[in-house]
Amino acid sequence: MVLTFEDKSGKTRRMNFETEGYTLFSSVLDESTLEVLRQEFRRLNSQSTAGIRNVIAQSPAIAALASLECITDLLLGPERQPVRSLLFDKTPQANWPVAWHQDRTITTKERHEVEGYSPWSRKAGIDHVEPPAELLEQMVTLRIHLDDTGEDNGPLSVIPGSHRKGKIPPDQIPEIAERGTSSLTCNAGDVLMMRPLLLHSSRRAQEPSHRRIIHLEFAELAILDRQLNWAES
Ligand SMILES: O=C(O)CCC(=O)C(=O)O
Repeated sequence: MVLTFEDKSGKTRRMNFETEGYTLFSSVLDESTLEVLRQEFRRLNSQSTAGIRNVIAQSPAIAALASLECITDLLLGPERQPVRSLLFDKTPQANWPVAWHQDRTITTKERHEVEGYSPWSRKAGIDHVEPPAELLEQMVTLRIHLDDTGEDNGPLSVIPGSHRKGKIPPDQIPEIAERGTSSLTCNAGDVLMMRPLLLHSSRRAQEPSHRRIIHLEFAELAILDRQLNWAES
């Protein structure tokens, strides 16, 4: 799927989402929507922790965001249902780096042993499991930026194309990273669309204040094994 859009400098860009595994959309949200979301972020993350899980259930504003036309218009196919939601922030109290990894887990309402779904874990009272790579390959993540995220504010780095290699054993990551990484600086209001299997990492912010991201994962509900149910749909 080739996408054509205008980048920050007004140039028309064509990016192959399927080849690269990510696309950055500029200025998707306007300032008044951003302000509502920042206020909601402050309410949900009053302790300024690194992240909060399961936010759609806690916030009608974030549930509404997931179905705003300017957001659903970005999604390419039938993967229009939000199935997982998180908030991430980097602050002076929680200024974290994260090493190269793929997002390999989904969340379910309950745990059942199903072939191809393993290992299971439980975080914040929610069951998490690694589904088959073929399921992850059909999912889409949107990262909605509430703050400008320049090189000094711990932006996300990605390894373009790495989502096409299935689940990558950790010992192969350094060699893959040598082939080239991209640092994705963004402005508030920009939305990064990426495949969960795209290798990504980020550094600590140099002068942390806020780097607020609303992270929403979308899927076609029927791709999940019939014995399981998505936790957040
Ligand atoms: O926001 C970041 O820097 C990375 C968050 C993360 O680990 C993830 O999306 O899996």
